[in-house]
Amino acid sequence: MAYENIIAEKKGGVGLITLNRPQALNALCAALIDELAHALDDFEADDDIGAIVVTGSEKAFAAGADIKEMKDRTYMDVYGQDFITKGWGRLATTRKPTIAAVSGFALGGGCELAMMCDMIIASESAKFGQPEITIGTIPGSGGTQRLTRFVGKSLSMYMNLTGEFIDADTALRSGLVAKVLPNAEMLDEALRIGAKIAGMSRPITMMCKEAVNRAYETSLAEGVLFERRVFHSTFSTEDQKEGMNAFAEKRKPSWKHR
Ligand code: CO8
Repeated sequence: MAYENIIAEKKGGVGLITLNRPQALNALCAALIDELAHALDDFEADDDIGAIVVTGSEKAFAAGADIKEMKDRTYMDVYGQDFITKGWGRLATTRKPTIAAVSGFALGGGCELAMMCDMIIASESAKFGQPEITIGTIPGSGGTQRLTRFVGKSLSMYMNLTGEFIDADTALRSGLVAKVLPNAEMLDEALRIGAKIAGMSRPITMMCKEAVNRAYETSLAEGVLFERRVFHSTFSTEDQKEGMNAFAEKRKPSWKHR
C-alpha cells in the first residue's frame, strides 16, 4: 500500500512509522489513521520486526484529531460509524512493543496516540496536552482514562479541564514519559531502545508486555497471579532455556524466538 500521510520503513529489527502531514502539524485525519493501522498490521506480521517506533516531526508528533474533518459531523455520524474506535485503537492492541518518539506538540488525539504506545521517549521541545475542552468537546481515545492512570488525578484534571499543555520536564516528573533527550538525539535513542527490545526473544517480550499491561486492567493480587502464571509459562519456551544456559556459560544468547 502506498502511503500519503505516513512513512513506514524498516530500521533493522525496528519498524519506524513517521506521521507525515506537515501542512497540518500531523493532524490525525481518517486517511492517516487507516494508513497507520495498515502499517501496524504489516509490522506485526513481519517476523523481522521486533519493536515499533512511532514518531512525527520536530514541530509536532500530532496536533490532535483533524478538527476541520470532524467539525460538521453529527451525533449519528460519529455514533453510527463508531468514529474513534475504528482504526484509532490499533496502536493499543499491538502485541509487539511500541515506542512513541515525541517532539513538539502531542495534543488531543496526538497525546492519546502517544499514550497507546508502551513507552514515550520525548525531546526537550515536547508539549503534551488534552485541549479538547477548548473546542467544545472532550478526549475520545483515552485522554481522560490513560492520562489519569499515568499521571494521577490532579495533573490529569488540570490538563483536561484547562487544556493547558505540560512541557517535557513535567511529563518526565509525572511519569508520562520514560526519558527526555535533546531534540537532535531523541529519535536515535528511541530507535536504540527499539533495537535493544528487538534483540530480545520475541515471545518473551510479548509476554512481558502483556504482563505489564495487565497492571492497568486488574487488581494487584490478580495481576501478580497473572504475572506468575506467565513467568511459569516462559519455562515452556526454548528461549528461556537458551537465555539461562547462555548466562551460565558466559556467552550471549542466540534466541530461537520460540
Ligand atoms: N486539526 C486540523 N488542522 C490542524 C490541527 C488539528 N488538530 N492542528 C493544527 N492544524 C493546522 C492549522 O489549522 C494550520 O493549518 P493552515 O495553515 O491551513 O491554517 C496548520 O495546522 C498549522 O497550525 P497553526 O497555524 O495553528 O500553528 P501554530 O504553531 O500557530 O499553533 C497549535 C500550533 C497550538 C498546535 C495549534 O495548531 C492548535 O491549537 N491546534 C489544535 C490543537 C487541538 O485542539 N487538538 C485537539 C483536537 S481534538 C482531538 O484530538 C480529539 C481526539 C479524539 C480521539 C480521536 C477522534 C477521531
